[in-house]
Amino acid sequence: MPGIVLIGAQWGDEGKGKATDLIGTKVDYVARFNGGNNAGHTVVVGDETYALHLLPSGIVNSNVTPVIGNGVVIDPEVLFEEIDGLEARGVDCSNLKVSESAHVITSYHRIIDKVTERFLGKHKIGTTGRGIGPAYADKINRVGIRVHDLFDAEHLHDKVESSLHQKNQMLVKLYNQHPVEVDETTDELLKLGERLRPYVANTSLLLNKALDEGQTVLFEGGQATMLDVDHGTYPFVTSSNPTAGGACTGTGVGPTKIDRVIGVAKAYVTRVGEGPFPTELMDESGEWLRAQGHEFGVTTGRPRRCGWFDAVVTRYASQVNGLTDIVLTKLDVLTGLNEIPICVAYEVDNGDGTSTRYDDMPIDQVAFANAKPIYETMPGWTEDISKIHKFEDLPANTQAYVKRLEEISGCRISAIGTGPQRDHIIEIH
Ligand code: 2SA
Ligand code: GDP
Ligand code: MG
Repeated sequence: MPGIVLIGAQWGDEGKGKATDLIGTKVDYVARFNGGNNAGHTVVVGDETYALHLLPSGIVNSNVTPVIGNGVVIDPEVLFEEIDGLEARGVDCSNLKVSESAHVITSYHRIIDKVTERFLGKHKIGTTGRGIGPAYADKINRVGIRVHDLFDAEHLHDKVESSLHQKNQMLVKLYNQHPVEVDETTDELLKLGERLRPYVANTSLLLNKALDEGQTVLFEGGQATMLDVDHGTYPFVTSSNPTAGGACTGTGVGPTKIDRVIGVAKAYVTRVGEGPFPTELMDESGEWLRAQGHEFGVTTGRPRRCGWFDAVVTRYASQVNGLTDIVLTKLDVLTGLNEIPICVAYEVDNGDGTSTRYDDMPIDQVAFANAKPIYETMPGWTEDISKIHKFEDLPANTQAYVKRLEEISGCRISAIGTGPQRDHIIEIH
């Protein structure tokens, strides 16, 4: 099974860190292909908890070569902080490989992210403020700085100058901010480049060679399907492609090398930031899920919005990613509920006394924003499931809930998360 893609099937924080790490023990390379330090993966190994933002989850496993692909935007300062933090805890990061064509997040991207959100006011996206959107905007505008640009002072100065020309006009005239200094920014980037140099590699070549030799590569997505700039709830999305296709463009590996696409879905749904969320619970049930599931952002600490499982979203994720299987996480969090609603379709009021039922995702964002969930209800369970290792040993109601999710999501569930620890998992064969 050489090429495995692992992505979020909802709005993020599905527990991809844990799922990646679980499969990570059987793989040779773990490659990130999108996003940057807006991601937050929690990996629990024994008594140690690691909160990773930019580094691939596989970094905590000494048998794995971690790779940051060309599709990632890299804030070098954050990368070094993360490396220093891990090395201080005894995790060796010297094996890390960073793509020479990945784009760099600079101080001006962080500034622009924050001022844009402030000026958008009630129309804000609720970004993580890490400079992600502005760095990708520069990439698409062809004025971005790539990792290999950091090694030639004159060339870098030229690139920074051309990138800042228009931005400084905007910052000063429109946003009433100080201009960003070209010389100072170039010097900062050159210093960061020097430290980055030993990690830099032709990662597309490296991964393709590994796959050709029969080694296993896990392509790890940041964020999730519904935050995809093409397939998510635009404009309330991140600026990259967290869907499975992004694994190819974001690493330089062709689709014929991908054998399996795993979607990670929570047994309920959460979302951070602004944007529509049909099953969101604004009452005490939402508060209960947040408290039981410890639903707070790993990167920003923001409380996550919580809601019931949405099968329309999972079916859509299965479609746009071509999922081969689903890892269902945080099933234990639902323990103690009398009954559990599942959203099976949406109803949208047409405003003329009629309504339309949607079994598939409405692409029209106005319809999606007005979608009311149609629920069916399953009986809950009270037994502690965290120590159970076989599907057949789960309470009958828990088994029925999982089977129903599988049926309406249109995709096989291959593993279930039953608690935060690494061994809190049931694999289903
Ligand atoms: P950005 O910063 O431009 O990517 O923000 C755009 C939208 O994407 C959402 N987004 C996320 N949603 C869930 N989890 C994310 N990572 C962190 C985590 C979040 C945190 O793992 O907990 O700590 O707050 C993530 N990253 C981006 C974001 O909320 C915007 O809606
Ligand atoms: P990611 O962004 O998808 O990697 O997910 P995060 O790490 O941001 O958030 C998932 C959180 O859920 C982390 O705190 C994990 O330790 C935790 N977690 C993962 N799987 C399970 C599970 O099956 N049960 C419980 N209770 N917690 C889990
Ligand atoms: Mg996360």
